[in-house]
Amino acid sequence: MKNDQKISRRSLLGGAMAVAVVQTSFASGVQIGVPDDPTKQMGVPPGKVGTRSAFEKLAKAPSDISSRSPLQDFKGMITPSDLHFERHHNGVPTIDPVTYSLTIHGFVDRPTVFSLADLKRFPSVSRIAFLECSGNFRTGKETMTPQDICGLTSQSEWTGVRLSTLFREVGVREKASWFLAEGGDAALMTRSIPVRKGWDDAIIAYAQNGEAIRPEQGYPVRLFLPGWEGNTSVKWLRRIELGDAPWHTREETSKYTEAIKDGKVRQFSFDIDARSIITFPTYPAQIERGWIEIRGLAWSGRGKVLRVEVSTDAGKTWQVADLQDPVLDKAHTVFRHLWRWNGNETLIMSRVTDETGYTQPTFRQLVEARGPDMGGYHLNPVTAWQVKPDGQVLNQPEQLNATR
Ligand SMILES: Nc1nc2c(c(=O)[nH]1)N[C@H]1C(S)=C(S)[C@@H](COP(=O)(O)O)O[C@H]1N2
Ligand SMILES: [Mo]
Repeated sequence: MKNDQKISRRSLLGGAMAVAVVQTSFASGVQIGVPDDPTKQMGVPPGKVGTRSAFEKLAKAPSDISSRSPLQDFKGMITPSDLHFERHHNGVPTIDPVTYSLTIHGFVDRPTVFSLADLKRFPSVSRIAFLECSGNFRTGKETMTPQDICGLTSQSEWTGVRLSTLFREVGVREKASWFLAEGGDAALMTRSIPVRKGWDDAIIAYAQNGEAIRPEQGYPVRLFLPGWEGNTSVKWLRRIELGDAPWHTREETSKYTEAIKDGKVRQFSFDIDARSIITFPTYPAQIERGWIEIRGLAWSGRGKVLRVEVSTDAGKTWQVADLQDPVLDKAHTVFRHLWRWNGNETLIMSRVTDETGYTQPTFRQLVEARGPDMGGYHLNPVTAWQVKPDGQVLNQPEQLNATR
């Protein structure tokens, strides 16, 4: 169809009359009516809500329990809300915002039930930060996209009331050292959180990217814990109980604990370790020799991204990539690196160092540190992409990395 359009443009230059013929474009696999000359035909009037161009076929990759963000399609630091990853342990509940309430009780002076309207009366705060599931790693195939490998991370601007504001309101007692956050979904998700996180930067969030939080993200209210494993950001939040010890809930015992060395298992591993991934060029991109802008995302649950390095020679040498401002605390950060590809087969990869000085490990280093039975949580290895002489880009599965 591209050729047809070229021909009609050329004939227009040649002086032919422009007719408002509607062509059919099969770009992106859907049939879309396209006027021969959009300047000669009235366009579509404004609507109540905007729509994405029908030519753009952005999509999450859903399974029964999660759906993954198409990282390779993102052009900036914010995830469009309808492309935010989802992870539900028992589906998305429907909660009426009018009857919704959040109860805070336990080791407090004034146990209180807050309506949504009550929560919105408190001073509000907005913050751009990523969310990532601690189970965010898949490997094993060359034909994997960034979405397949680590699409369980997204970034939004979250708005709500600081949990510390509510802590003051209810009078959290000094002996309170942990709180339990409980969701109102069919999974009744519960997590124990150290109280210091509540005083520090926890948000009781009711908005996402300027509008009410989406049902999939916890409508009407979720807990949002910047930089911590996604599971602790309890959605559809209905209860917070203050206490002096963790509750050892299902989510802290059967799950969200991981093997470290010598038969030991660690629990309450809250921080998301720094990670980066190239998002272009990656599978299924096909590149041509010459200048290529290597692009990607980097983030850390422990602070700001300090540096991203890119290697275009299979890890022999590394160059410092450009970081796009703003580089925010606990936030996806866009990096870029110009590379002149000479047509030779190679491996390209990125690694991030965060402001604590921590550098993203290779898969092999992860195996060495945690042992071969390290399970599926908190895996953040350097991801490598093979560039073939014909320009085809393929993932390099991590277990190949490990045996190199
Ligand atoms: N109530 C409740 N909260 C929840 C979950 C859930 O199933 N129920 N899933 C958790 C997990 S495992 C993750 S990774 C994040 C996912 O948040 P998202 O779906 O908004 O991306 O929410 C967490 N909060
Ligand atoms: Mo998760």
